[in-house]
Amino acid sequence: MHHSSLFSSASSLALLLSEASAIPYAERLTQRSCDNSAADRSCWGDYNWGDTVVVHLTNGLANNGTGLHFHGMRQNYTNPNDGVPSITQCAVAPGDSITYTWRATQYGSSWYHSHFALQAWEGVLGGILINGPATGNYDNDMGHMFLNDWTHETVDALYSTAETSGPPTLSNGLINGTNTYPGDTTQGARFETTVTEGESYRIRLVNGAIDTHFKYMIDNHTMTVIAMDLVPITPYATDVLSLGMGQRYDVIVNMNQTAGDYWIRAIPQTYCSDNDNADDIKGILRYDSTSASDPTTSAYDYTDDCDDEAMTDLVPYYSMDAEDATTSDDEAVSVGKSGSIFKWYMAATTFAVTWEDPTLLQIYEDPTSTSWTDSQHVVQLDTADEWVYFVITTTQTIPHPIHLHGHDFYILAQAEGAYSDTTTLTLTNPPRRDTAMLPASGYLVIAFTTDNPGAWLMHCHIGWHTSEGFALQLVERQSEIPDLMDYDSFNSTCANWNTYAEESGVEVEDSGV
Ligand SMILES: *[C@@H]1O[C@H](CO)[C@@H](O)[C@H](O)[C@H]1NC(C)=O
Ligand SMILES: *[C@@H]1O[C@H](CO)[C@@H](O)[C@H](O)[C@H]1NC(C)=O
Ligand SMILES: *[C@@H]1O[C@H](CO)[C@@H](O)[C@H](O)[C@H]1NC(C)=O
Ligand SMILES: *[C@@H]1O[C@H](CO)[C@@H](O)[C@H](O)[C@H]1NC(C)=O
Ligand SMILES: *[C@@H]1O[C@H](CO)[C@@H](O)[C@H](O)[C@H]1NC(C)=O
Ligand SMILES: *[C@@H]1O[C@H](CO)[C@@H](O)[C@H](O)[C@H]1NC(C)=O
Ligand SMILES: [Cu+2]
Repeated sequence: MHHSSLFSSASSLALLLSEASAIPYAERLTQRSCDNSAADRSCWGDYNWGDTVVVHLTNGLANNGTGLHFHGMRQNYTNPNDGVPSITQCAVAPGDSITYTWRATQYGSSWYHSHFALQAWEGVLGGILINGPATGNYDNDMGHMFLNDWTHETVDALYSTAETSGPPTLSNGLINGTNTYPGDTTQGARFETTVTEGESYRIRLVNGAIDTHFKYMIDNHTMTVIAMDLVPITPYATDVLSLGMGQRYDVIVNMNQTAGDYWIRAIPQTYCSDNDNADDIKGILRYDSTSASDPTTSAYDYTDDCDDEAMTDLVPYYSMDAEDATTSDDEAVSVGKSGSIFKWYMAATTFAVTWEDPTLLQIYEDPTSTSWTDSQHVVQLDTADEWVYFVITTTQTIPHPIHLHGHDFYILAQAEGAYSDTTTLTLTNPPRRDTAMLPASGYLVIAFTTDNPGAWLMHCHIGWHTSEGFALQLVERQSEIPDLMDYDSFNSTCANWNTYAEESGVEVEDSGV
């Protein structure tokens, strides 16, 4: 399926979700059934820059809807393939199938995950790798290294606690799907990898956690960072790398230390992540595959916080400047209780949409409609190719990873403290990416151009917070949207969902995304 030709070849990935994929992470990677011909990356998309990617998804679950989102993929003029139930499609009913088609206009490392309820953190996630140029040379590609958190109970079982009492303390964390747990000697194993002394390795890091900000390091090894999300950067060196939920970093590691065993560490930052096993989310890097010893190395010093890497280090290799805004929108984020349940608010409204009446269907039925309900939280961007600024502020002492679909945004400002009209904005080649931290009691100012028609979600990537309504949607160039839709297949997904929903009595219990 891959490497057929550099441009415009068709790649396809077929996924069949089965009941097993409702089991959390460790088991999921082996139990998902794929009919990919490529044995080396079964279930993990491996494509080339310029490929047209076709993904066939079949929902084999007995009692959950589904939908797959290709995180960070531009979906340039292919918004109906963004995979967000309630926004770009109806939820896919049990037994039904859907096909997503999009072009890989970016390259680097990303991931896909379900955007249906909390299903991503029940295990419906995996890596996407798009081959293309890199800003550093390396001898070997290790592929993805996922950093996840883990709970002994499923996230669905924990949701009502999260809603009423706030985010629960999580049990553990995993490095690429695996780890040990204190007192449990029969199950679980550490992630281990063996390297050749003197060679360099590219590692594609993804923070796929539901509610954990990680700092990542390999003891005694300095990393060279070459990409943030799907944007190559001018390489910089660091010993410790900070990853918010939904973010990716590509690093190159030179295996130039004394041959031996070294800890790989993913350390939950207690500033914003509670974890019972925070000191022991570790894997092992070995120079000698016959070694079975635990490393005795020590962690680098780090500051416990949930901040992004410094903006001054994140310099896009391909330089692009932002321009003054034609339109801007201020979003003040807050949280409150509605009855006994936590709800997140952006600009004083909590988000609520429905699986059976997605935004695109509403637009198809009335392309000029502006009768959005408050809870749909639509920001309408009708003018093509104009610069839009979003000023997102919070007085809460919790940081949030803000993710935008359909665009890379420019980060113009990001800091703790109050935003004001005199805050300095960086317009000259600022960091560009799809996920960035809104600092606690601070502000995040992002900008992009309206060059991609569609209904795009902007949301906090903390799983609990998305479900509690910390989201809004941008309806960009609405009049052009109906032409992008394949109405027959859209309608068929909705018809099957409606039949299932009526028969099973399933109802949206959360924000709908
Ligand atoms: C999805 O399935 C899980 C596990 O059976 C269940 O706890 C959850 O309520 C289901 N969610 C929806 C929205 O159907
Ligand atoms: C996105 O698609 C439009 C319309 O086909 C095209 O003009 C534009 O160049 C594309 N942009 C990218 C980044 O591929
Ligand atoms: C992580 O797991 C995936 C899927 O099994 C594999 O392709 C990848 O190489 C693993 N990463 C590392 C660093 O071993
Ligand atoms: C790792 O670095 C520390 C601090 O520089 C040093 O003391 C230690 O000997 C190094 N360990 C190995 C195995 O090279
Ligand atoms: C090992 O490689 C790193 C990153 O390229 C470099 O900064 C460091 O100086 C090298 N160390 C040694 C001992 O050669
Ligand atoms: C869409 O599906 C419904 C069934 O839910 C059907 O009644 C309707 O005719 C379909 N519309 C079109 C235009 O195909
Ligand atoms: Cu997302």
